[in-house]
Amino acid sequence: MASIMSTAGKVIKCKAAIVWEPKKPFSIVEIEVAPPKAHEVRIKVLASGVCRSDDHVLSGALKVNFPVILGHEAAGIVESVGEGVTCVRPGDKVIPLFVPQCGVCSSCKHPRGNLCKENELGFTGLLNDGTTRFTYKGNQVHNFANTGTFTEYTVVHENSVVKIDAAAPPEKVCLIGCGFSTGYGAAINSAKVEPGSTCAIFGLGGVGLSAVMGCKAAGASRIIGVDINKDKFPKAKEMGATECVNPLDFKKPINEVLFDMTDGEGVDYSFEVIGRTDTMTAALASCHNNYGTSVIVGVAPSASEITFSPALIFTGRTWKGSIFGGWKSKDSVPRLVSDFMGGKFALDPLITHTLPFDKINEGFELLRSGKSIRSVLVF
Ligand code: PAD
Ligand code: ZN
Ligand code: ZN
Repeated sequence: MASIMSTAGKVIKCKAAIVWEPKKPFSIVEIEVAPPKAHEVRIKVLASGVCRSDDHVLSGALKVNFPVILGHEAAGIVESVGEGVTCVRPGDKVIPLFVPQCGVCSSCKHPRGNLCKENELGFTGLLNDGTTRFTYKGNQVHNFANTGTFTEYTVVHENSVVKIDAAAPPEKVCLIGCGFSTGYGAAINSAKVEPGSTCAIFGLGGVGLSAVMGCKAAGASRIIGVDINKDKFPKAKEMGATECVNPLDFKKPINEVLFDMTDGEGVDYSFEVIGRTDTMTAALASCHNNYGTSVIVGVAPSASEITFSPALIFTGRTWKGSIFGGWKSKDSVPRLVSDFMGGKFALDPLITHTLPFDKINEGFELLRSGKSIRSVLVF
């Protein structure tokens, strides 16, 4: 507690992983983190997962402002709070929310909405006042996705953080900050998978496997995993996939393969959890032409477009997408943490590697090589 008291109101010097431009590795440097302004919260990050969305920035597919501190799937402890913050206190265990919940915008107020208007700030890399609390040698560094958690300390807006169970293990529940909730919610909230249905999940990474878990929890009787990396199949089956197929094993398009596997009907629900436009269309074409629903979860490259035959949806298919699994973040994250603590779902099978923060570049290498599901960086 003494150290918490002693840093409040002061600039903190700490280690952070900065990305200067696309296609360059992270450099771990000492940055300065200013105290939180009014309605902001400074967090000591304890654990942060490696998600493909961060890698989309590194590869240049997802355009953001540089230099930037990435990371958006974390858990930590509140170090200090700015004026007017009442939702959390120093010492609280928290999860930063890359989709904020302001509570007053139209999406926050709508029962079906979850994409708070403040979410747009995440792409600018700035906090609500148009600046960040991160500086390196006097120059401002951007804060990715309202969170920026690849740093020992970060500052977020109070709408982008929520208190969780103090007993929750940070190196596990950090996944509730993105990957788990996104995939699981895509099945439960966005598709509303029904008992007895047939589902196909394209992409069996951390988010796709969480969609598999969601389909299973919803009572799907067939869950077909689709991936070009067959090494992902054993884990997918362990987590609920009833079959797995590799599109590279077939001459015909994967949507035709899925029709063959379902007596020419197509699946009830399909999920694209890769981030490619060709697989988005293939996933749509894989579901039943009348009552099938396809959910886009993968983040496609900025400015990419899809051309498709209107006949694909004219017959009745539903094509939709969801960010953060459709969950209203502040309302849902503490409940998901409680559900995890109560044994309602497991996170351990998703975590293949736990690495010290210094090994962040190794964590991303493991993702790119297809060897990891989730790597969690611990501080
Ligand atoms: P990941 O890289 O761990 O998993 C992607 C999987 O797709 C891997 O297993 C690949 O082998 C597989 N794959 C790649 N190409 C193909 C292909 N052509 N056909 C079949 N399979 C293929 O990523 P992840 O699970 O961390 O994230 C998946 C996507 O979801 C990614 O685009 C990420 O940016 C996005 C995402 N969206 C949200 C959201 O809120 N919508 C949140 C988090 C992540
Ligand atoms: Zn993510
Ligand atoms: Zn809002």
